[in-house]
Amino acid sequence: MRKMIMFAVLVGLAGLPSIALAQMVDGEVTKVDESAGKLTIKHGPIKKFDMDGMTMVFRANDAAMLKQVKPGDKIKFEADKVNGQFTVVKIEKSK
Ligand SMILES: [Cu+2]
Repeated sequence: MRKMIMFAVLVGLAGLPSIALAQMVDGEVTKVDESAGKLTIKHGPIKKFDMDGMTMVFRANDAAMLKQVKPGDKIKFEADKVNGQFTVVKIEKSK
């Protein structure tokens, strides 16, 4: 019986939407390229990509993001790999 419960708990956890496990990463916008739909971000470590802090270019998932931020802004963001490209899927300014 106990094993059954453990199993149910594990299956339940695995089924959690990925958003619950999403890691918001600290960063600073260094460049916004609206025509290319890209942002350059100096970011902290991103565990899910096994990536240390660095400055790199991300595709913006949504063009509106590019109007939301400007170089020098401190942000928190969530990145994902979309069609093999590092993509910002969520962004917010840090307070
Ligand atoms: Cu990086």
